[in-house]
Amino acid sequence: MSKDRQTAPFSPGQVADFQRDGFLGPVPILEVEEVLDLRERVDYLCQNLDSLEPELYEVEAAHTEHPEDVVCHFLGGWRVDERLRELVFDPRLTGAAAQLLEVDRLRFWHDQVFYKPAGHPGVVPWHQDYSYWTRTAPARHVTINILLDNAGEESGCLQFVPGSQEWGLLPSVGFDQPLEKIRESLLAGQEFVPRAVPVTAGSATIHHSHTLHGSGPNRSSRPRRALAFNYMCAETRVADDSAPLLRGAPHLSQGELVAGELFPVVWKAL
Ligand SMILES: O=C(O)CCC(=O)C(=O)O
Repeated sequence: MSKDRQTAPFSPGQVADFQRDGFLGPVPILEVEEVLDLRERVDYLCQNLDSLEPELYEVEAAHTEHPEDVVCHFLGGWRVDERLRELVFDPRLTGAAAQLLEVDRLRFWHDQVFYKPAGHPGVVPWHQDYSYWTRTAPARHVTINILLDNAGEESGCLQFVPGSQEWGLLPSVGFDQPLEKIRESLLAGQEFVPRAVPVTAGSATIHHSHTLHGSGPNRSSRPRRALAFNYMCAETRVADDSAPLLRGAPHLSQGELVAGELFPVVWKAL
């Protein structure tokens, strides 16, 4: 991949698709060897969540309480795994995020792992990412979700509602809620017409912080593992300082730049 392609990988048509729909994909990102290595790493993390938990930002409480029913989901894997840490700074990710966010400087917010074992009933209820992130402003964030396994509708690939990034902010939904919970909050004219995006291992979908998305159960006989990398514009500030933004992160004051070693600038325009 040339340097230009790393820093601005998408064609004007792809950027227009992202702007219209609020998501883009599938986008090839990782090589096969990287996928195989990351699968082992993610398996290790998921199998050792109890001991690693103090070093992570958050392990989904509903999963800890009901692992048979709720998807394994945690934040902060980059703090314990060096390869996840490298990926945070990888130009294949940062260039893509910066181009779609249209920023000169891009900052890392946090990472997430979503693991649905084979035959697991857990879903990720329809949600907008920013509904969990209102303590950081302005809302100028983007998510890159990389699949480590082939994922189609049977294994619970991501689904998006095209255009929903224009709907304003909907209530946040707990991950132990039913898949369709958010539909109770939709207004007349907010047409809920989801589009599933099947993705092969190593490819990603990229979505706007307000795009409604979710995923169904994994009915297949294979695991369905995904890594999400969340980025934001480098000028993002604290909009609510009632607690640290993430567990273990230094307390930042109201209006302060979300900066420091946990929130590095990962991309700058040449
Ligand atoms: O992988 C999933 O099913 C959910 C991912 C998600 O919500 C995200 O990447 O923002």
